[in-house]
Amino acid sequence: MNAPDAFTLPPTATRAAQLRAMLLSNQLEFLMEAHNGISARIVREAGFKGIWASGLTISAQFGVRDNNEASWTQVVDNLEFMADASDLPILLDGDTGYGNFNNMRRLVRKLEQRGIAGVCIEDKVFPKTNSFIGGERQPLADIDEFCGKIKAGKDSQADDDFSIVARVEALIAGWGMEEALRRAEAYHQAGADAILIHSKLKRADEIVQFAREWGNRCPLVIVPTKYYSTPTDVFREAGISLVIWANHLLRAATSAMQSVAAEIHRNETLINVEDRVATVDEIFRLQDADEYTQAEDRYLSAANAPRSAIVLAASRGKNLESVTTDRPKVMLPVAGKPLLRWLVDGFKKQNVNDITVVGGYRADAIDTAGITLAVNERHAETGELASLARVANAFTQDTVVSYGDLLFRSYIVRDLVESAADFTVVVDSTAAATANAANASVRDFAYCSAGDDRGLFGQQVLLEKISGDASDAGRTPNGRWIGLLGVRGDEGRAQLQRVFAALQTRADFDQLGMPELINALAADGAKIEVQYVHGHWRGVNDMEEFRRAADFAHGQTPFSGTAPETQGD
Ligand code: SPV
Ligand code: MG
Repeated sequence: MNAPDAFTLPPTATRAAQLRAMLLSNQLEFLMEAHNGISARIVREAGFKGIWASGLTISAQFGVRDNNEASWTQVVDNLEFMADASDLPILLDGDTGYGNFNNMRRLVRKLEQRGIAGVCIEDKVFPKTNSFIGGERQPLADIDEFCGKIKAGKDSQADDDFSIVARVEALIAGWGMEEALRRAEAYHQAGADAILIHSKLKRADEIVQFAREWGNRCPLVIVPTKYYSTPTDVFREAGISLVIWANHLLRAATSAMQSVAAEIHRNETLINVEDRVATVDEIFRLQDADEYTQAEDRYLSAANAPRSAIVLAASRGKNLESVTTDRPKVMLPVAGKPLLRWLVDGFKKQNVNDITVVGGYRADAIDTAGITLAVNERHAETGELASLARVANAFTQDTVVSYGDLLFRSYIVRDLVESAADFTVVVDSTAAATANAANASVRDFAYCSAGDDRGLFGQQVLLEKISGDASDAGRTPNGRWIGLLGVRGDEGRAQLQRVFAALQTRADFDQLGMPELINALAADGAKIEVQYVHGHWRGVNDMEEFRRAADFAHGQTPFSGTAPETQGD
């Protein structure tokens, strides 16, 4: 017998070649049962070199009997999921071949098309019954008819390495050793690549005797479900090629499901089972969910790419103490709904769906519908960057960072997320925005490479710095940053993460705000594109702005019946 070791295979060996090498190798090899995609993956991760696609367990996971109640095409469809989920060679338990020689021919062609490495057929009569249910009463196939089926299968395979294993049921059906050997020899002569000799005894005696008398004519395969207490070395010494652990994953899953279902039903709570079952993240891992995320980055057009927003909403609102005793500023009602809801709805309208709000003061009062809440516990002593640091996955995708007290016309966020620049800031160029009001509570004056030409020259304008000083170095600001920063693309996100990490090492990090981050980016050489607007937004920084916000908000409501306040020029 030609006997290459599996490790002599080239890494590119097909699955059929891998199974063949297992059958022919000098060492004892093992197949582990799987019955669907996830179990096939688990078998691979456990370190097995091949899979037994068991008729019993595939039927069972469909909830039907091992009597060919599932059609052969349903089995083949199931195999497709298994072959997709695991790159291991799969040997199908093909029962009787699902019919006569002709059904066998078609089966082999379909299995090869789905990347299955081989099929095992048993010498019983379609529709079969599991060997452990009244095996003695089961009729065996006519030897010649079964040999014809083997030949038909071998003649149909396109790949020489595809294996056909012939399973001898003579011992199961009580026909004795002589008949078992006679049948095995006939199947071997008909072209079977290996013989599966099945036994339902508690001891391996008849298997060992068969192997001795067989004398290595072709590889032997066994299924020690009933004689499970036999030491594996006995199989080695008997010269067995391949051991099939035939049903243990389905049985393990069944015990676990029965116990968990009963526990949850009894106690009407998940508390006792959570730590005993696989995490949802583990399921995602087995499904290769990360690959999907990476593929999204590669294949989804920018317009469809997932977009996220981080809303900084930790503060109580300095000049709003009288209305924020029981809630943070972002939960103040404006024209019938909280400020935060206007903001979240505005983002969602532009497909910015992954929204993280960093709360602080009275974070417990924040409505978390449609958002993820992070909390800056030290909000009273820290600034905006300390809040930003609370967002675990900040800047892992394209993101808009926003102040929490903004109302804006929807085109502002639309244009911001559509900007192709690594960084984009929204700057209001109206005269009111740049007025040097001594009592203005927010003084994010923007100094830019050029003033707002209102689209006349289509020039690209870059931000130079944001300053609290309305005549920084004697200059007049070009506008006011409204509190929206867009970050886009791998390079932009990487630069932002780097600059942010550097700021975190500063002793005064806790006091830093968004303008310091933007200025640090500019100092790092980042090109920060300016998106000029002319009004069309509101901040809520004091009682007066709070009162006026309602008029602005009404103007965002379709057919509200209220003439919108003049919101821009
Ligand atoms: C199977 O796994 O479906 C088998 C092996 O055919 S046995 O159940 O032992 O017959
Ligand atoms: Mg079976």
